[in-house]
Amino acid sequence: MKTYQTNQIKNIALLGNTGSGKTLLAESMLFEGKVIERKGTIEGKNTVSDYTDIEQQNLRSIFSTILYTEFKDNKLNIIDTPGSDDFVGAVITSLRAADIGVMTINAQYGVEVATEIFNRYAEHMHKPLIFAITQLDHEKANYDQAIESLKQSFGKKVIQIQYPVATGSGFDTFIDVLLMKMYKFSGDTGQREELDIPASELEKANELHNALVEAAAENDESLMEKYFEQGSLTEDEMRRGIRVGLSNRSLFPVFCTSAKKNIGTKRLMEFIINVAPDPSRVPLLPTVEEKEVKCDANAPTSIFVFKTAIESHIGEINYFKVMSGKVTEGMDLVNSKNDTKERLSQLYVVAGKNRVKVSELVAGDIGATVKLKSTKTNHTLCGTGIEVNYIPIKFPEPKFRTAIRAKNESDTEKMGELLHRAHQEDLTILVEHSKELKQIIVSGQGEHHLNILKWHLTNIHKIDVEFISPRIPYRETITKVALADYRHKKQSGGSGQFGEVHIIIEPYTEGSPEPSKYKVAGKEIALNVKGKEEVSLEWGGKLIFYNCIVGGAIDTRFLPAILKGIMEKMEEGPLTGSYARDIRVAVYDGKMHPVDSNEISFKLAGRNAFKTAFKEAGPKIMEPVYDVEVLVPSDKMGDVMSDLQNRRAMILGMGSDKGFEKINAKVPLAELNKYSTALSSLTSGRATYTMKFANYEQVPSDVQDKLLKAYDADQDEE
Ligand SMILES: Nc1nc2c(ncn2[C@@H]2O[C@H](COP(=O)(O)OP(=O)(O)O)[C@@H](O)[C@H]2O)c(=O)[nH]1
Ligand SMILES: [Mg+2]
Repeated sequence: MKTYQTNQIKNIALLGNTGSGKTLLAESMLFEGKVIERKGTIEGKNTVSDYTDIEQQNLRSIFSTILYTEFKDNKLNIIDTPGSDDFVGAVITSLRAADIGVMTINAQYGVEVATEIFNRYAEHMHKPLIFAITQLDHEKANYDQAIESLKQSFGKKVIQIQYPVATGSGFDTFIDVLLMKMYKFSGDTGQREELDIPASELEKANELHNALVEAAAENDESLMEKYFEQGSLTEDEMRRGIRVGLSNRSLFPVFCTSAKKNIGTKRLMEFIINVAPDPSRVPLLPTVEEKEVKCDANAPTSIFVFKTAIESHIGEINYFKVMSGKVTEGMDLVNSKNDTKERLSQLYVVAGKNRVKVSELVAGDIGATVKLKSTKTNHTLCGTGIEVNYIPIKFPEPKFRTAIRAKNESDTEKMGELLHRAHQEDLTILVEHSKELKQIIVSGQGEHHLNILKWHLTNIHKIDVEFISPRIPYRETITKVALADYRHKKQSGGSGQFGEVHIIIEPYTEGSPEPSKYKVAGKEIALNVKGKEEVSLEWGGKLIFYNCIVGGAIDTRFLPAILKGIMEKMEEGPLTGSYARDIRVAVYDGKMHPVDSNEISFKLAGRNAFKTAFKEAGPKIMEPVYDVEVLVPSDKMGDVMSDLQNRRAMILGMGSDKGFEKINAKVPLAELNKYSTALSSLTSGRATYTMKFANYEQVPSDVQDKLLKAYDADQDEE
């Protein structure tokens, strides 16, 4: 393949709801560019894009696929993406590499859930959008309704470049109001005839043409002046105006397609080539170092890895975008994140699983390489004369959490490795080996997302795994002062064990004064602090341990053992075995035996005294609470609100955000189990939400009672 220069490259991401026709549109683009000789079909499981087993089995895209096509001396890099929110990780990484989004709008349904969701990401990342109305040959296609729904969601920014003369099985003609020509197709190979617009369509065509001219002029003052003077613009002037409007997202042009019949693909590609911005004309990607790096082929080399995948027969493959300079086969670069030297021993451009070796790629282009040592998604590699890290892609917080276990215990280690790999391939899959919960917790973007992961483990790697309810990381604490004395005494054979401690415990809060006088259970106690140890607990919160022994009642050398005993109980709280936190303990008295006292005895005495005092000190269970933000269409607001209330949510606020109602609430993690699935079924998939850990709060007493009972029952069983 020849080397394409920056101004001959366009990078597009295909975005849109599942089933709208992205994968088939990609296929049609590859066919038009003669990258493939025959078009595959989704049902035939032979498209270039959906090439993995799991995609073919599901008849839908699950991963992003990097493709390219060559057309009119330009190279179009195309990234086909999955259409569901569960796989948003693949959509976000694709958008990072792309300079333009082509959003497919199914002519049967118009704007769908994912259209809105993915547009929000595109907006956030400042990516221009082109709409392609798809499947116009479908018998249920309704072009006018699709346009109407677009206008409802995107307002006046929606500008039709084309419209179909008729839709359904007879769809073979559209009118292009930028070129003011009619295109008539025959067969399904994209053969087209360019015709004059017939008189019967002239009025409509002129009206849309004028709207387009006006929209184009609006984006450029000099064009506006010209338009006022002459009442029209040339084709080139229109392109200039549209390019500006497209780039700053004030204009969303709409195209007509049927990928199945290969109608409209060529014209869409021509428009992208002639009008859409090339990689050097889009906003610069910021770097951690706040250095500006221009997309310039003659500058020092930097590349950004936006996707890491593990492919059968090849192993790890890294997909990257050349951000500046050029890369050549055999070039040495340095990973700016971990300073590893990496050699690009092989360079490829890829179309699905087909790789074509190339010797050079210039700034703006997208390619792939293999056999890198320690480079993964989000890493930057640099050549000489530059050292930057492009800001990493930020992923949404997980929405679905479950525990996973290998049905056959001997598979556990292998499962762990595979989960780690799954995370590297998809950074929205998080894996935690929780020592606390004694579970492996996986989280992702939805139930479907994790079910796919499970399918992979079971069917590809042949290990049987199951999802089980994830435990909740409760915490235990106390709410008032309490005393306890405990004597550990044991006489067995020769030497015995003896240790006695008297302690006082109370809740710890940051900044409270040192302990001094107490009146508890009718006793008055005055403490004299001799020593203090502050333990920052691994699981959050603190334990403060005071030595207030008077008159040498207990030897100082036994104090560490007492603390050790208390810590054992902090790690396995007296109520439910959860971690305890935010407590202070003062040892103020006790007894020793000249022969029988030893560390074990004092450890046990400390542990049991603590346990006894804890239960007297108004113990409480605390649960993790999450900040939840739900975006919901207004007609579903009531349902979503009452569901939240059933989940013990505290509603913090409500408002509107871009046509959605927004609810902010605090919800206990215990009530969020499978929330993404529940919300989806409540709203037919039209709502989205985010959740993020906020803080620990005391559980209500009825919940506490239930937890205590459940723990006791569990203990009895064991
Ligand atoms: N009639 C018709 N069906 C299409 C067209 N494009 C896609 N489809 C069908 O719509 C379904 C979804 O297509 P696909 O490309 O997988 O959509 P994606 O999920 O957006 O990638 C498949 O059954 C396709 O055969 C089209 O132009 N016309
Ligand atoms: Mg697809």
